[in-house]
Amino acid sequence: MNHSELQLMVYGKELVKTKPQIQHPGITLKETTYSNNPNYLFLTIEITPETGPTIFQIRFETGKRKAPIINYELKEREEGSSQRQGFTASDVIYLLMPDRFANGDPDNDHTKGMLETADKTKPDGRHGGDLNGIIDHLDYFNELGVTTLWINPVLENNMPDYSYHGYAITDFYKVDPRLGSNEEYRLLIQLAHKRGLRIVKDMVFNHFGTNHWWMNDLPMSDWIHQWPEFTRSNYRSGTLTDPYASQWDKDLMLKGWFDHSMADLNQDNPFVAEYLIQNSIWWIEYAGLDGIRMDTYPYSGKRFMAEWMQRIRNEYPDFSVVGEVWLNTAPQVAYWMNDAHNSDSFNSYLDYVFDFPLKYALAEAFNEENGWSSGIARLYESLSLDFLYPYPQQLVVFADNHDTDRIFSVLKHDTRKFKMAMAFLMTVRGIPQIYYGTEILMTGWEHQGHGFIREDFPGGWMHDSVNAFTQTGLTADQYDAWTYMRLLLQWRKNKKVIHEGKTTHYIPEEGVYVYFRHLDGESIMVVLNNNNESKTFKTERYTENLKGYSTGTDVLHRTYFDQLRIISVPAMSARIIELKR
Ligand SMILES: [Ca+2]
Ligand SMILES: [Ca+2]
Repeated sequence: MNHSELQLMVYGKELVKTKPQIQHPGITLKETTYSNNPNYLFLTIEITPETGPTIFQIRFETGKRKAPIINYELKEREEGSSQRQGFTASDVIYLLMPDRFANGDPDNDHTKGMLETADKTKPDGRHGGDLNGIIDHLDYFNELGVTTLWINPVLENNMPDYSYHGYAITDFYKVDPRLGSNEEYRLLIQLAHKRGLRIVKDMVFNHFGTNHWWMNDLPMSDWIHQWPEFTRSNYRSGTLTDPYASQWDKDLMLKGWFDHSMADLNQDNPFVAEYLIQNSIWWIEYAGLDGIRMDTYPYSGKRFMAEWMQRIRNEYPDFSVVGEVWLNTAPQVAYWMNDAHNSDSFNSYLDYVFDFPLKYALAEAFNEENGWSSGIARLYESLSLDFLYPYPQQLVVFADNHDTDRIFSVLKHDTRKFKMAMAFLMTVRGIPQIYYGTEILMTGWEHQGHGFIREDFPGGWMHDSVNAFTQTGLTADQYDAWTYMRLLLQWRKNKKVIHEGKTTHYIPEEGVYVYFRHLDGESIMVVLNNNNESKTFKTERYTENLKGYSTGTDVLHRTYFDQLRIISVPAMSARIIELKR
């Protein structure tokens, strides 16, 4: 690795009474740190660049004749791993929750030593989905046309209940046995790569499950943020950019616990920081990851997260990280993007952020009356704030995720609105992310409980009466939505003009929003008609984008336009017109 140091956390009774020694060519024990807990030592080891794969010994001298010994293996770095290519705007991300997607191995539903077993009747229980279920259906993603999978956390969550979501990690180095094993996770990624799919790992650094063995014997007293009694975060990540925020509010935001079952890590402790940094690098290298989605990004603190990003870049310059910076306004989100023009000169080095403001605009745009800044104008206004982002094409755009209302519910079960929303997502700048089940119009409101927005994907379980993987038993609307999504996704795959093109948009008029994506003499005209009646309009005002083009084809309706002077668009629908000279 480019970073030549390695931190080892060593745990054992009364280790404080030992003196660790390493005698091995190329490997030096640079520093031994004694914790305020006598059972832990932290060793900082320096490895020279010439050192190849090897096993070295750490002797824990006690003054007695027989010292305990640990053999530690340094493995070979995988060839070319530093050139690992992350996702880009040419990708579409498909988010899935492994417990809820497909049960490929019913035998692991009940695993010895794990506190919670599967019970499909409980909305907040485990349902038995696993990594094998994903492996079994890799073809499905190719067929649908998505290119990248963001898989919700897969690490061990050995909690008594409500553990299926994966955000209460109890072992940072081990895949939950109810989902599979480390080896299966690695295999999943290898098989995905063979099909041209990238894998994004969902990581959580802010907190971990209180059943982690650390909690019985904390490595250091300040390993986590401790409070006299349970203290919840105020969840106001906006305090970190607020020039007037009180220290009280900022402290509560950063140091308060996310929930009773989730202890808050203290990343200001350099040993915690190093533990987390090494853990990510280990997973990237071991599993062959293409990207990371980092949960609750701001909650771990600006300084640490920026350091983490730099360390990842140092080993994997083209790797992708998208941060969950869940804030409602563009200025707040933009602050966290790499190279942002921040008045405090802070640089996050974070390449990708989720476009939460656009998600909120999408939820309103098709449900409201069209006005100066309401209805379809919300999309226009949201995009007009892109001057705040150094790299707007690096925003991950989405309509819903595992924490939000499902988009089809938000759009009041109106397939016309749904199609407009998806046409917009697939043609706007950025990297689209869709949530599993969106393609078959799955519904659910967050206020019903998280279990209702994370229902089982039909066909993933034996005896399911509907199988969405083969489109068997879908309703007519679901099948229509599925074929529509496939059309859009397959079309987008090779459209460089969408991946890299510039955007020009026009102020919406009478509820019709028109924008162009254009690149090197190629141009796509997108028309969204957010009215309950069809619209026919003259195209004079779009001349600067239409100049040189005389005909076009609507890829959604396979409609040919033999002229571009007057265009009509049906009620509540989108046109994606490829312009021809
Ligand atoms: Ca299973
Ligand atoms: Ca925190």
